[in-house]
Amino acid sequence: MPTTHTTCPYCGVGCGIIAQTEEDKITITGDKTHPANFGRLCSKGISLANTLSLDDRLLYPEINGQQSTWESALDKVASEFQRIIAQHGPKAIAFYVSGQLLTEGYYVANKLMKGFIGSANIDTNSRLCMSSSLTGYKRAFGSDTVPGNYEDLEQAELIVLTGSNLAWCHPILFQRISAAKEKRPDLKIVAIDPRYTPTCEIADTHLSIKPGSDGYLFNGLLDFLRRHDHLDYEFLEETQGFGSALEAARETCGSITSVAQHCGLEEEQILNLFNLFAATDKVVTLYSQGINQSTSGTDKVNSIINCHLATGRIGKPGMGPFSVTGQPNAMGGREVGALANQLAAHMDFEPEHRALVQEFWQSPYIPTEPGLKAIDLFAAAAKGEIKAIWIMATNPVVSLPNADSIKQALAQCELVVVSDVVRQTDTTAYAHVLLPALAWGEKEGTVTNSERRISRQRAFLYAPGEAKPDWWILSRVAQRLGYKKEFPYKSAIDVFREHAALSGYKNNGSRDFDISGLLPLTDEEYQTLTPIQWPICQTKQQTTHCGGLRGTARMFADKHFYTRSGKAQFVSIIPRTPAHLPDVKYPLILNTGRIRDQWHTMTRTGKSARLLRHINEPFAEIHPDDAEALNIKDNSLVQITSRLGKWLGRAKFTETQQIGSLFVPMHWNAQNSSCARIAALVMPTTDPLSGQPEFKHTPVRISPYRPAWQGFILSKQPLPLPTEQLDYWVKIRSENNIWRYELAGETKPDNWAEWINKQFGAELDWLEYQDRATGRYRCANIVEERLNICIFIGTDEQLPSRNGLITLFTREKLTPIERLSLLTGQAGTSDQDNIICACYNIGDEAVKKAIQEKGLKTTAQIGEALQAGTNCGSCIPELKSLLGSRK
Ligand SMILES: Nc1nc2c(c(=O)[nH]1)N[C@H]1C(S)=C(S)[C@@H](COP(=O)(O)OP(=O)(O)OC[C@H]3O[C@@H](n4cnc5c(=O)[nH]c(N)nc54)[C@H](O)[C@@H]3O)O[C@H]1N2
Ligand SMILES: Nc1nc2c(c(=O)[nH]1)N[C@H]1C(S)=C(S)[C@@H](COP(=O)(O)OP(=O)(O)OC[C@H]3O[C@@H](n4cnc5c(=O)[nH]c(N)nc54)[C@H](O)[C@@H]3O)O[C@H]1N2
Ligand code: SF4
Ligand SMILES: [Mo]
Repeated sequence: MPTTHTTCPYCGVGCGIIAQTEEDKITITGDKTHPANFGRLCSKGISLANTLSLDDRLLYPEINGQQSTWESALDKVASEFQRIIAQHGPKAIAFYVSGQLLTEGYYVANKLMKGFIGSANIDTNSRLCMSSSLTGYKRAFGSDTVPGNYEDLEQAELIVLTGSNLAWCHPILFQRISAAKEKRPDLKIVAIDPRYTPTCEIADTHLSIKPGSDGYLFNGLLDFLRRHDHLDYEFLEETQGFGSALEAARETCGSITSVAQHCGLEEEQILNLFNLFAATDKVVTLYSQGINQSTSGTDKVNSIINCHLATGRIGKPGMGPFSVTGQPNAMGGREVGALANQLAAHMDFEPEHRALVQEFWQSPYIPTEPGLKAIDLFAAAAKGEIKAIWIMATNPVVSLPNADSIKQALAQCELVVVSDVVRQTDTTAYAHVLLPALAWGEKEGTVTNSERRISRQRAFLYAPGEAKPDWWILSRVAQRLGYKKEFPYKSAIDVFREHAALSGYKNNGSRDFDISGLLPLTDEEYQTLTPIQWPICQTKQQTTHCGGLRGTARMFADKHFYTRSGKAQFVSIIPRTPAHLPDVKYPLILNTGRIRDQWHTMTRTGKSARLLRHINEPFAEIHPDDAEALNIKDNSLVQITSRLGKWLGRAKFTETQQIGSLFVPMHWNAQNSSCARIAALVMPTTDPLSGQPEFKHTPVRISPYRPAWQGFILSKQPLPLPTEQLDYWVKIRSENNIWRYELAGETKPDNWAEWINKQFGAELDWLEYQDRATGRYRCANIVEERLNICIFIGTDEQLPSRNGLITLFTREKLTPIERLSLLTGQAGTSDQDNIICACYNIGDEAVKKAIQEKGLKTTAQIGEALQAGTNCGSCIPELKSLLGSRK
């Protein structure tokens, strides 16, 4: 069977994958030789084969909705760019790119914009994701360098997880930590998150911190370390700014009482954490969006780094500050410099760097100053200052804050070009020119994971339709703009070699990012490149900052930093509260983020019925006390309103949510739901240094939503939904190729049978059941004795179990009893309503029953009894929670 080693296209863990293809069958397994995952894969990685169908793909270029040739589409983009540059200058053109491009595409995009269009108006969705971490690293180390690696997590004695739901967002790292803790139970784990998440299942302690207050906590820790004499004086010699950072910490958080007040925690909880941190040498502080996505994200990052610098806990095994990256190639984007405030190859806009890059590129232009960061870039488009925008591998109409304003900004542009793999997204709807990109499994190139490890993505599928690699599309536009010689690439490796060459150009150890050791790679060697961590210098021997050709596991072991003085910098932090605080009108705090089995705007994971088993409708987590005060019932429809917009979905009661806060996932979009793009509610307020928006803290209010009717449809075929007559709808791909639609409306049709005939065709025969007294209407269409469509309408959310009914669709022939039970609603009882283990389709009721009846005590025993948790292991934290092991 043809076998290809490649890398997962989802999160920044960067797991190695083996894809085997045999005729139409694709088998995905974990690559045991890959140092990120050693063979393991999470639920998303394992389900990749389910997402590769071509039914929704963008396969041909389009101009104004009409299929076109590549020639015309590229000509159109190039000639419009030329016209706009001539009329308005290069700053009227912008690129908005993504951490899901491969490094090669990313490199070409940045080179084209900065060196040849001559503007720095290229920014990436990493602005929403990693920019506070990046800015924090640069302030402390003078470079955007992740000091440590994944092994540090296994070697640590204490791991502080803050603002990270690792169990769901970096599941394989979570599994590595869990395995380490099982081997070595004295490995201590502290999870800091306003919510109790599945990640907290492995934590010894969970600190339910007040949203937005981490800066106070780490400032308090810095002061505590000094007061209790835990400083590393020898290491402090290699740093600058300690005195003033300490003073700021002391002034703002000089007592445990004040830290406790700011963070909404008990003094004892804080003392325990501080004592543990102080007493443990090998500490990793791992953080993600709960830290970054904040108007003081950069300061929070530095407040964490300050504590590691003060104790010299950096650059050595088992310790360090560790920002885990979100996207598969967030790091690659930083390496090529595709953020508006970077130039290229970890260089900035200072004169020497500009001269160096211009010389290397032989480019006519090089911008003298940074371009517009994502939020400002779209604001400039809305004002008409940006006339043309090219969006690649990101879906900003769903993922940018104040998302409705992005629609207006795009509608305002003279030219919107979108390169994507999917035909219909909320963003492609605004494109004048659509360019079909090759998807995962079809494209070739490299990505860099959270620990600086470069891995290959390799193709194992034919290029479908006329889709092309992103680097190719960009180079062809560049050539049409007159830069044939400068963009001559014939394959991904040509681009990679140039990128490697630039990283080493006049570097001599002055810049952290150096992969010039990979420059001599032959085509064959690039093809077989095994995962390797940068820097990778040309010198064979190890130098003080680089492990030579073998790559570099850990940085800063030599205590040399990339600041002018060579010393690490403390930053004085005055912690700030979030920009918008709750008030009488918007009394609750909206926190947004991710769920286990969906990826971002669902263009890929939304295709997998398996991944929709776990959670399939937009929901808002709410504490039952808040819900009770507002008259909200569990699982009922609710409306959330902010200053900017409204959202509709289901209330999900959970005591793991803080009182006063709501949590809503970021994933749903206008293709699969009526009103669940949560980013439309988020204020576009950003960190002044990094430009990263505050996705975790928007004041909102929530209220019951009581439509006149609610219902659902299950159908073998996708149905044309009369969306304009529905006030709430969600479209869900379900098991057995069934399409499920959840519906609600504010006005009830006079006659359901008529309404249904009108919407779905009068030619269908329906079995009907109606109970006017209760407002129930049910009907089923049976074709050749098999269930084809069923529709259930009621007055509230009390409707039969969908999963129970879905199994009826598999019957060759419905028995008379089944027909009857179908319409009486009895077929819809199932213990499979809340699927926990998506791999084996096992629901929470089944697990609870087995725990009770068989007296199961461990997740391993649940695995033996039910198989749950024995495949990808992504559900183990939830199984633990059902076992009642919550601390
Ligand atoms: N399943 C899945 N995995 C993913 C992704 C996905 O879409 N789906 N996306 C990937 C990407 S691009 C990214 S960036 C990462 C994100 O990975 P994470 O950052 O782990 O995920 P989030 O859910 O955004 O937020 C993490 C946690 O921060 C908490 N939080 C909110 N406010 C605060 C606060 O003030 N302080 C603290 N300490 N915590 C707070 C939230 O409650 C949440 O549990 O995930 C990556 N992995
Ligand atoms: N409310 C809220 N919003 C958030 C966040 C949050 O926590 N809360 N988190 C933010 C973060 S951290 C992130 S990273 C963003 C992510 O948000 P987005 O980047 O907008 O999300 P994706 O769905 O990953 O979009 C990727 C797009 O690229 C397409 N694509 C996939 N592969 C390729 C390819 O090879 N080439 C091309 N050209 N296209 C491809 C996909 O079909 C999809 O349309 O969301 C941000 N938005
Ligand atoms: S943890 Fe899961 S999503 Fe992340 S890279 Fe590994 S398999 Fe892919
Ligand atoms: Mo992200």
